[in-house]
Amino acid sequence: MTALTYQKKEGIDMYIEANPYLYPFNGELTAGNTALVIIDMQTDFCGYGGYVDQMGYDISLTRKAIKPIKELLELVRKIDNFTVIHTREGHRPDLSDLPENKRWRSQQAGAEIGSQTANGRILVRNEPGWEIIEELTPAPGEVIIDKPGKGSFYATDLDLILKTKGIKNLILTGITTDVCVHTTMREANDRGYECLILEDCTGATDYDNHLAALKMVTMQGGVFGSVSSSNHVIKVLSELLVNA
Ligand code: C5J
Repeated sequence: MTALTYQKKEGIDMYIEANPYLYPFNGELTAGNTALVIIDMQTDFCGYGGYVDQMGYDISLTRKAIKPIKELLELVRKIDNFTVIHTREGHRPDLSDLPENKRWRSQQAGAEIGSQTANGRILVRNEPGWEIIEELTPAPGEVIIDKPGKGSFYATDLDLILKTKGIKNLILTGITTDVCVHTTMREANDRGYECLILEDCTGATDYDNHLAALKMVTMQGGVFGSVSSSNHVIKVLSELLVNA
């Protein structure tokens, strides 16, 4: 594969078409200061027999994010020095990091975390259902964050890794829009990261919740960041790819 470099053209700011404002707010978009964050693309959230499927939700709503994420991922993998972060929600096998209320609620929903299924124990680390789906398997060198909660910052070293790498811009993808993606976006926003959420690269267990979660971002001038889609991101990143 040809190594490609993402370059900021001299004197020209870089923006991605987005709603309610062109992203990032300051036009400072470079490979070195931007990360693609892929949240919880695990069998438990979008695979047959996984946690979301066990609860009776329509997994086509979460699976629809797979193809556009894969296309974006394939592009950024060609860009030198572009950071990719994958996250996985899950718990220790002894469930010592599983709050009792989270366990109880999952039981009420018909898919108790830690219980045995054909995909192994629901949302337990290293079980088949907890793994990231094959289509989006992390490549060597990509960061993987294991998180016990919905947000990717809580009880993880994500903030430390981003700060160490000098990342300022986060392009958020994954599932589910209204839960783990939104929680992560809110956590990131409060920490000063400039966030972009991609409508086609996200999905929820309920389509109206997906739309509502995206709409919430657009309030107050972009209260948590801005909303876009992968075609706009691909357009900008492709224009800026030059052979090294
Ligand atoms: C949920 C997630 N929905 N990844 N997790 O429990 O959004």
